[in-house]
Amino acid sequence: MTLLASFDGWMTTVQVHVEEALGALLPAAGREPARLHEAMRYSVLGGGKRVRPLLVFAAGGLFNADLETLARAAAAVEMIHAYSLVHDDMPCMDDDALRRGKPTVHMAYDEATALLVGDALQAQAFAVLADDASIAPARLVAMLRVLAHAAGPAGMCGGQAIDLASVGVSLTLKQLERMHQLKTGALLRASVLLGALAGRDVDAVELTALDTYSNAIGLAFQVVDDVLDATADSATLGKTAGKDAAANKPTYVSILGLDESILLAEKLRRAAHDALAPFGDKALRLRELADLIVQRKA
Ligand code: GRG
Repeated sequence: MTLLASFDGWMTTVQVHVEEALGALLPAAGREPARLHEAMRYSVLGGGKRVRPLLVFAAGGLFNADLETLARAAAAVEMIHAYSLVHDDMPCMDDDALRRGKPTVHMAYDEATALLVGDALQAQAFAVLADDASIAPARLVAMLRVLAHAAGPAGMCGGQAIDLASVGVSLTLKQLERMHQLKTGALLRASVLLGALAGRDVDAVELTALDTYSNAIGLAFQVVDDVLDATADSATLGKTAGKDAAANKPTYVSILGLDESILLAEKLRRAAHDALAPFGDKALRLRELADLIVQRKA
């Protein structure tokens, strides 16, 4: 996976590698309790852009990490992400019937199974990472901490709690930023840090650069999500088009307007690039991923 490959070629290689790793690291489909294991595989395999694994591999390349170590770290982050989507889709949260073009887990199976799938994926993510005997113990603990903090109350779950409480509430831009930093940004940051730590220890200057980069792409990811949500028609986005606005939840577009939101996304893309200056040309993949996050159409 050299920097000489095209970005598309590199992405496909990573996506294939991660799909194989996920297939091997999830419980086998036929193993008992088969319904739970099948539903776990259903929720994770064969879909999604795999943005978080791509970030793991891009940062890992920068820190000369071993590919098998990266595949495990990427699979762990993706399992946490998949669990969050399964729970987010449930009737007690967003109540969505479709995800990645197919029925959500509680529709394809049932609500109790969806709850268990999320719980089991979260535990499996930490098991997959903890089982990596190739990483020095102190660094492995650092990686487990990064993932735990990103997924927990000071990260994704905390952000989701703020989101649930924000219906009908007018948030300031700062409050909206904070919510998204936790809800989506924390796991994107964890992906970058896990990739780096999979290679070696990260010094203070590098950590600041990676944090600034992660913060910018985390916010850009959400700004673009809101722009796509506001501009796509229902046929393009499925039932979720305009969902946050319809649910009376604040979005970047509702606070800043469409044009300002598009400008903000571009500003964040440039901030992400600037943050990578200390790494020079070696950070090409991270720069390209920032571009992808801002320029994506879905
Ligand atoms: C239920 C604890 C808990 C948390 C849920 C991440 C999240 C918090 C909810 C997802 C809802 C949502 C649509 C958030 C907006 C941004 C986001 C995370 C979109 C989905 O991520 P993508 O675009 O999805 O990376 P794919 O399918 O490509 O993996």
